[in-house]
Amino acid sequence: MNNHELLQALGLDGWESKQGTLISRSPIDGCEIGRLQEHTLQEVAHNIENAVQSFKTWRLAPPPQRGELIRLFGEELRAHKEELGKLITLETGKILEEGRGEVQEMIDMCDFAVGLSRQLYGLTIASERPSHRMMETWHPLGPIGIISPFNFPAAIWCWNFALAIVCGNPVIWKASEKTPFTALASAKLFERATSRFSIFTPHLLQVVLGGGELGAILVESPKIPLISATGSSHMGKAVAKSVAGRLGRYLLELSGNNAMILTPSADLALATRAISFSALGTTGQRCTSLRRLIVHASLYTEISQRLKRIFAHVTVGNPLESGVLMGPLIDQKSFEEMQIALEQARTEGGKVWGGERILQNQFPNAYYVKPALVEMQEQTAIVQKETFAPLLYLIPYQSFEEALTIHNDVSQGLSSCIFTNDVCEAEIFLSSAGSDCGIANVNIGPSGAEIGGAFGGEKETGGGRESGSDSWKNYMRRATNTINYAKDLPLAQGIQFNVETV
Ligand code: UN1
Repeated sequence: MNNHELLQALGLDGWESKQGTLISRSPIDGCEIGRLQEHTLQEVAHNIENAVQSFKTWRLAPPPQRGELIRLFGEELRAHKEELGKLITLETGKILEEGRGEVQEMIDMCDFAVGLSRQLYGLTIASERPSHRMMETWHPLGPIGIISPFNFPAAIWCWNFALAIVCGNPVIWKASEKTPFTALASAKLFERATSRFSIFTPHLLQVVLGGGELGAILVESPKIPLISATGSSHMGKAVAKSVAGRLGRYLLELSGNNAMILTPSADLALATRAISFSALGTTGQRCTSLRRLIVHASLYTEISQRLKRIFAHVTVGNPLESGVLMGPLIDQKSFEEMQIALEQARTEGGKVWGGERILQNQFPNAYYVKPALVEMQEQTAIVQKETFAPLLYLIPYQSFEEALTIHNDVSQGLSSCIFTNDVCEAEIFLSSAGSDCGIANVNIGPSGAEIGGAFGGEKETGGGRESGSDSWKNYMRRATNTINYAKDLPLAQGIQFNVETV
């Protein structure tokens, strides 16, 4: 199936031949997938008005009916898993297995949201007054702005979108400029679902294509009560400042700098597999990728030798081919940032293994690299920075307390894990004195989270929680209701206020 046929199968017939300034290039070979028109500032302003109108109707639909629409969307995703997965591979360079996995994550999210559409529960609260009842009700919030990154161009949007829709909110989606076709294809599949759905509500999803200035319109608009943004901490700080300036809400999933503590009692075979997947998977371009391996000194030589062998032999190449485990980096800038980080690591005393560009004869316009393993004696400045590439720092530790200190001594706080068979170490790691991250795992790596848990992290990761658990509450407003079924009016706190009534 060539690119044209792929886009056709996803309902985007002829889109790739359109003229436009937004050029989507595949990181696999640097070739153009197609050109698209960027939206204008006026169009985005219009999108906002459409969403405001759409909200007036959609908020009235019973939540289980909203869930039915997401169920239909899940069906479309199931039917087009192969094609959408391949398009994701084409635009991001992640291997096909991971492209499919991303669509599966969307399907799982739809299933979760469908169930949730019958469970938007509020509390019943004991009132201090006789013949009174208190309760909480959850109401739709309003149009939601979603700003999504290139590395999970569809799943991260879907975490937010599926919940926003069942919670009664239309969505405006500012997709990454690097992955516009994935956004359009996902929107097309949703359009197919809406055409099979009984309630017609236009503009439940509007896609915005273009640069940051378009995202800024959403971020600044008081008509968008919630902005959910995923990307770098740098971007997140700008979004937070702007949204806070209008007292709006933001939901941020930003940089990670995820570590594993590898202890003497660990199952090394298991740990090695976990390290490989979480450091090399998606070419190290997940927010949850493993970037720091904090190893007990007694295991250091053994593990570094194992990893050197694995890193040197892992199959890097065209991610559409079977057997390949690591595709290219997203672009030249990303390659250059990796090289700068490696250079700085050397300057700071690190010993670098791998990290060089490969396959440049076959793919002169793409950036394939050998994964880099960097042995550091301590956690220097570069180790504390997130480099979005297959780059793993190895740091030795002597005592468990020291390992925990190194672990938490970074500004990011997304995901973390420990490999241990010592129950006390495991429990300490998960305790309030342990990992300070939003995700803390035992005997599994930091990446590849299921959608059922709340996803997100602390510190410069932004504090937001998306996908599972009670993340849905982000997309709703809470009302506290007190109902009096007495014939008098007792006041709270026992206050007497005996006014003469006529
Ligand atoms: C991301 O890279 O921002 O847990 C998201 C994981 C995936 C999502 C990653 N489920 O690695």
